[in-house]
Amino acid sequence: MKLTHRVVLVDVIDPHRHRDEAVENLEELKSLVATYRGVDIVDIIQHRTRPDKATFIGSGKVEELVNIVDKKKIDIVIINAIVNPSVLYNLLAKLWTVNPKIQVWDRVDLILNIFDLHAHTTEAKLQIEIARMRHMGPRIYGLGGTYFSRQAGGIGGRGIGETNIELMKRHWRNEIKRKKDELEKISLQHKRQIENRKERNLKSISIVGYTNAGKTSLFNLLTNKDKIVENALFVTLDSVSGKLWLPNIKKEVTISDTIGFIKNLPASLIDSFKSTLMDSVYADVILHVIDVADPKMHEKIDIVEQILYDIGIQSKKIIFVFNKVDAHDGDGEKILKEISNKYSHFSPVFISVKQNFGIEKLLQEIESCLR
Ligand SMILES: Nc1nc2c(ncn2[C@@H]2O[C@H](COP(=O)(O)OP(=O)(O)OP(=O)(O)O)[C@@H](O)[C@H]2O)c(=O)[nH]1
Ligand SMILES: [Mg+2]
Repeated sequence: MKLTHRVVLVDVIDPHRHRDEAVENLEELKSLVATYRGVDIVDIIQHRTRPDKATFIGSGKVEELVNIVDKKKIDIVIINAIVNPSVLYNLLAKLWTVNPKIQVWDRVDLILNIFDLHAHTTEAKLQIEIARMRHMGPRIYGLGGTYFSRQAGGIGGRGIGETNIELMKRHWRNEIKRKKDELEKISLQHKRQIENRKERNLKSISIVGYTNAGKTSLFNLLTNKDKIVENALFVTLDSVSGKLWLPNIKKEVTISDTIGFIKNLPASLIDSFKSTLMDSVYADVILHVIDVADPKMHEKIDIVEQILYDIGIQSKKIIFVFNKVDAHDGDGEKILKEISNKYSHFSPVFISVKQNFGIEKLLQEIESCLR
């Protein structure tokens, strides 16, 4: 078991944004951080201001941060944004005076570190490695050896001098190329499988949705599998397929579960996960699983829709699967009716995986899409 990291979260909120949004952003950041096991959130700095060019939080807050890191024995600072290498360096330069081992992560670092914990297949692992190398590259070239020699612990580098930057750059490019070639091979196999299925006229269903919506729970129920389900973000990172028998049309189809989406998921990360998302791209029917008990449901639907659009989903048929109806409180009937009207173009189906409710209806909807 890893030792506990003492963490301070740093967030900057545009003064034009609503206060609620600041709270929500922070909640999501906290649940992300909580997913990374062995972390103790010791303090939070949230500042309503425009991001500062040099330090992101502004010089006054930097002093505060240095103090907190010193007094509270912090070892990781997590910034809820994607920041420039120079910002990272400026913050590190200040923080090194009080803790020479301090790490500063931005949002991409955080997500990549969580991904690391949850990746099981070679495909997912390679995708993360490539994403990490792409993310670290500019920091190394931009800042020279100082930054690299101090932060590189996690990626296996030793200190290097400025003069070696060019060499390093070339080595780095070659490494990325090598990993990409490796991934390309796996991607091709994956693609061939999909093409094979198409040739055999085997239809495919893909489960997508916001992270923690209950995608894997539904997948397990439909396929009798036992993939990891957890009340946490990004539990599933790999694409897994299973078989599903549709009794009315007497057909077997494949069904796949995959990585969930989240707000402000950096585009580069989505790009890195292209191979994993391939099943969704070529699926005949998409099941967009939605946590109906989530107050942010509508916003999350929009985020997922946008990402589906960005990755070029080719399926013509999307079914909105509103899950967790058991956890919905208030006047259920009325609200479900409203939701049903609002999303009537997406064949809304209401289910509870937990209570095994609505599944037959869902199967019928899938069957009617495949007819
Ligand atoms: N109340 C209730 N909880 C559910 C239901 N379905 C799933 N959950 C819970 O929701 C949480 C997330 O479930 P998962 O199936 O892991 O969700 P996921 O969408 O695969 O999540 P990621 O892989 O992390 O993106 C777990 O705590 C489940 O027990 C349901 O019908 N009702
Ligand atoms: Mg999952």
